[in-house]
Amino acid sequence: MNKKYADTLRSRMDDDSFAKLDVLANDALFAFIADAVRLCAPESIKVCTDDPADQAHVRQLAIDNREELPLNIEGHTVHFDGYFDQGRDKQVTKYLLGKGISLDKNLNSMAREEGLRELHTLFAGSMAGRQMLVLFFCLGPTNSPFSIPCAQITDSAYVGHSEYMMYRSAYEHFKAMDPSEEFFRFLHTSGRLVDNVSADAEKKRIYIDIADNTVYSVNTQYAGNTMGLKKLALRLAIRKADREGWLAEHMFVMGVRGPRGRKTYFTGAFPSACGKTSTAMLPGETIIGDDLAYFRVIDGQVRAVNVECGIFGIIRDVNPEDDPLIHKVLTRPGEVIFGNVLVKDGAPYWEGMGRALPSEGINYTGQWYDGKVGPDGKETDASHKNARYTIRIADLDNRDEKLDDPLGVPVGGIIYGGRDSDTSVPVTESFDWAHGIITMGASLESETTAATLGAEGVRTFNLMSNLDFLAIPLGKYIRNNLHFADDLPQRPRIFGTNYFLRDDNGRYLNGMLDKSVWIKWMELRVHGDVEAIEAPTGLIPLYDDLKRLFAEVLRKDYSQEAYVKQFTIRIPENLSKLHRIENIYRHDVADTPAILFEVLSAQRERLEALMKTAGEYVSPFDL
Ligand code: SPV
Ligand code: MN
Repeated sequence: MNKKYADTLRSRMDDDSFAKLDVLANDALFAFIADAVRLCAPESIKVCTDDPADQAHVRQLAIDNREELPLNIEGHTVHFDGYFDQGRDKQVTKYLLGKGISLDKNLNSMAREEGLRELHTLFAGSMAGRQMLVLFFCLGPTNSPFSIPCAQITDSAYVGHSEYMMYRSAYEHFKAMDPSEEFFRFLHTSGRLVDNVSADAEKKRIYIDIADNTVYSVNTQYAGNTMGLKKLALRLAIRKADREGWLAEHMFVMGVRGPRGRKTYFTGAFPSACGKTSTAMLPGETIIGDDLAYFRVIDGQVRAVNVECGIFGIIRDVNPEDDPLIHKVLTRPGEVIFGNVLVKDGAPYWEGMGRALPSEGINYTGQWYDGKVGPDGKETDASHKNARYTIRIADLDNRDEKLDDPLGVPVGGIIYGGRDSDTSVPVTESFDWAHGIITMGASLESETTAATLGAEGVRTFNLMSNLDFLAIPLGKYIRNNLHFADDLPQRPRIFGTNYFLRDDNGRYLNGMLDKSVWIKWMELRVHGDVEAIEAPTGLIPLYDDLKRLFAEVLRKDYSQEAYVKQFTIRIPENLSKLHRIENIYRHDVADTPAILFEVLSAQRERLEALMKTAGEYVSPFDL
């Protein structure tokens, strides 16, 4: 190791850690670590490899420093984030832009120099008295065309422990790779702690330095803000994908069983807390991933991998009836981290678990009791709405056998879905690729949820459910999607779903499990096994096919009345949506591709033509 790094690093590391680092012979990595050490001034540094002993060290450290508390069941721990640190914080998540570089105004950004200066102050001496962990992980499977190696530095053993569960460990990958290969860097500190939680919420910052493939995160612990490989890496990956001609998406990947032993892989984009994990976990199907997917064309096929190998999932409403497989992992011995649930006598409790909750215990507010008012004057919940669990997908009975396949899986269909109470029917297939990308992906809206800080229930534009993470201009991102796999004879089919449609009285028109039927219908459509009805907004199912599928899949009768209510084309609402979306692309996006307006106009013309002959609300039987 070059002396200028060695002098900084050797004094704070034992010989073992130093040797582990030294063999990597990677100056870019050494520079990243040495700079972080000079800035953060940790008491010691531990270099962590793929060795189970290092994983055990990190896990034990999280317990010793009380970032995680052991629960009754062996292997289970709970972690709490601060009161003002219960979700991704979009306000303080910004791209740092060097001189002459600009991004879309939809993307939160600031001048790079100013941001780096601010970070310098916030990170200075932040790890005094603590151990700095240096960890190596991979986005996607290791040794795969999809792999992106990552170095994570953190003073939070909880973050390190979570990442060991969520990502493939990649020290050996670093050892084998060419040191000139690009890798992503993440520097995190929890900052000043009071009762083991980040105390300076007003100084929380998550800054993405796109010039340097580096993300800085400070004064926060919530995993969506701190685990570098999750949403922070997604931003860097979207830029890398743009440079290299592939796609980085906020999507699940799952296998869906068809007739005669057939399996078809689907990916799906849903904004946070809109049914993404529950779709990926549908009974009888298989899961590859629930949150992040990379797509590449390999040997003439669109293929996808799960970027992760764990789930950081919303725990609310996980119960033995609705999520039996997750519930099983959460209630038997094995490695599980609970986040921001209620704990009483060493047992975790959460809303919708299928049992009454105690009226007091320990939660994200500290000692909690029913009716407790938080520091912002609001009444607090026993378990936070965005409370989470962290598990390994390998521990789930429905894991797909191709979970770690370096070549991923072939994609048969892509689904876009949002939380929409009044506009779209439950399932629609697009007329073609461009129609799907534009009217389903690029037009995705969703009513906001507790997964991000801020008001809930507000209809917001969220193209491909990826808006929070876009790091390139929106128009460019849409073009990349439109042209992805352009030259292939066959591309995946594209579908739109809506699980949240309501009637005039505000009642949901579908049960939680109806999505099992929609997915079977989509599977059949991918193979041309069922016909569809042409609506102005796309292709929708025939009643007879759904009736048969409801009986086969859910053992339920499906009435014509239910079908008509759910699949009535709501023309005024669809026209309003087109108007909202066009407005955004006309006024707020600088480089919208012309084809987007053409496809939306054609959709408007179809809707208006139908309205003239059939009225504002048109039954699927009248199409
Ligand atoms: C989401 O909110 O989309 C999540 C959880 O998947 S987070 O890690 O917060 O991004
Ligand atoms: Mn997500």
